[in-house]
Amino acid sequence: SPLTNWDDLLLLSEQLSDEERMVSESARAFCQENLQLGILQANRDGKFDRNIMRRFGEMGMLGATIEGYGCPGVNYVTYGLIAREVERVDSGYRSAMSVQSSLVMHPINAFGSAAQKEKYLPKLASGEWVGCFGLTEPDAGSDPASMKTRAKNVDGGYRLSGSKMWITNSPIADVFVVWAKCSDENEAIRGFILERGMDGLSTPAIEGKLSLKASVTGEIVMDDVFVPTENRLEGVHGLKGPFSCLNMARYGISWGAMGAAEFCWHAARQYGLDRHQFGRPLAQTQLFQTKLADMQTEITLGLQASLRVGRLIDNRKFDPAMISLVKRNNCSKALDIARKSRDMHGGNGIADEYHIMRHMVNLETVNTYEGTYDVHGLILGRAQTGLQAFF
Ligand code: TGC
Ligand code: FAD
Repeated sequence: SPLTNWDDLLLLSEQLSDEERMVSESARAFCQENLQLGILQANRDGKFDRNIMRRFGEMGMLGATIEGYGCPGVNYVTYGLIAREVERVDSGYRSAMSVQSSLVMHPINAFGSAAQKEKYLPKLASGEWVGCFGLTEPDAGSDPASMKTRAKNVDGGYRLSGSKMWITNSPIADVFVVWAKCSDENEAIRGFILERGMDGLSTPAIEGKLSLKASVTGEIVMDDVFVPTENRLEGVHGLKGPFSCLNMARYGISWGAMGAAEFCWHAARQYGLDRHQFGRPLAQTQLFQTKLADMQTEITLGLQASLRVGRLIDNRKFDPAMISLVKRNNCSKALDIARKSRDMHGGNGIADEYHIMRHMVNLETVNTYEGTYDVHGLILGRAQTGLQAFF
């Protein structure tokens, strides 16, 4: 009979505190009981049910690391464990959770004024408001420093013009954290909080995605949108503003991708035990077993690495290069595992009822957004040589 801890060979769960384990277990139960059942249809229809944000809010899963404003103030290890459980169901749902938490609530909490925190954080924490993060543009993806969006200083505030592309949740968002170059500050990049209903702001949806279908993605088009000075994020200047949000989101993704990979691994193992060919279970063949061993190895090591980075973040001893290492490696390994699992399911592997191919195509996006595999390779290359190879 199999080891009882075949799915946790290095005893990760023993390295967690009681509270971390408890939150992880309740997040798993919540996701399996509430999200897993509906994901098949949501993905077929290409629909994101906004009520999911309220459910996340009720569970304390939005802005979970923030103290106060209705947020539970858990540590970054716990945040990672939550991301793992949400992405075990679907990368799109983890996207919704991590954009709201790390890319919208985190900058408001870290760089916003007291009034901004009071106004936005409680409603974002409850899921009553949905937020989105606008950095990428049609001509500025891996190289956000080349953004064209401008904030022109006018009486009482700014006028923003430009367009953001590939923005998770923009078509349903109430609150927009947008990054723009300021005309009055030597083109320094600053963050602004925009709200639905501002004149000149529109958010067309992007149609035809074959990945992350249960997440809504769109543009943010700004045609001379007036934004009062009080909606500017005061606490940060330059690209380190958006990048410090990305650090936290990328770290969460490193856990999330492993959650999706675990789903694909467990499903392949079970499929191999249940299905017989040539008079024996598929799982009793050497090729099948070494594939399972590869999955077990990469997932076990990947989770340990994310746990280590989480502890370093919690002890304020992290460097962004550590996050590039786990984001890059875990996403690419997860994609590889999903592709292998798809193959091991044979023809059934292409049917959405088995969930593997959905994870597989989702992970194509996860490997690309928040810094592509190669861009994180260049960040790691620069960090070890001191030489910039982006251009
Ligand atoms: P570079 O010269 O490296 O840095 C400019 C300034 O930023 C600071 N900095 C950081 N600060 C904090 N954390 C980090 N990770 C930082 N990285 C850089 C840096 O110290 C410097 O500060 P200062 O004060 O000296 O000015 O800038 P670069 O233009 O050479 O950057 C190159 C590169 C490739 C590293 C960077 O542009 C990059 O990471 N590109 C990838 C873009 C990306 O990740 N976009 C993500 C968009 S959001 C998204 O995808 C959301 S998906 C969400 C979901 O649905 O889950
Ligand atoms: P490009 O930068 O054009 O890259 C294309 C290819 O070139 C990649 O393989 C890349 O690795 C490679 N490349 C780029 N530069 C170099 C180089 N110097 N050397 C070698 N190779 C290089 N953005 C947001 O701001 N907010 C969001 O909420 C958001 N959500 C997203 C949701 C989805 C579903 C998707 C698909 C994207 C989302 N993004 C979001 C955008 C995402 O961050 C970008 O797609 C990503 O950063 C890559 O940029 P790009 O698509 O312009 O590709």
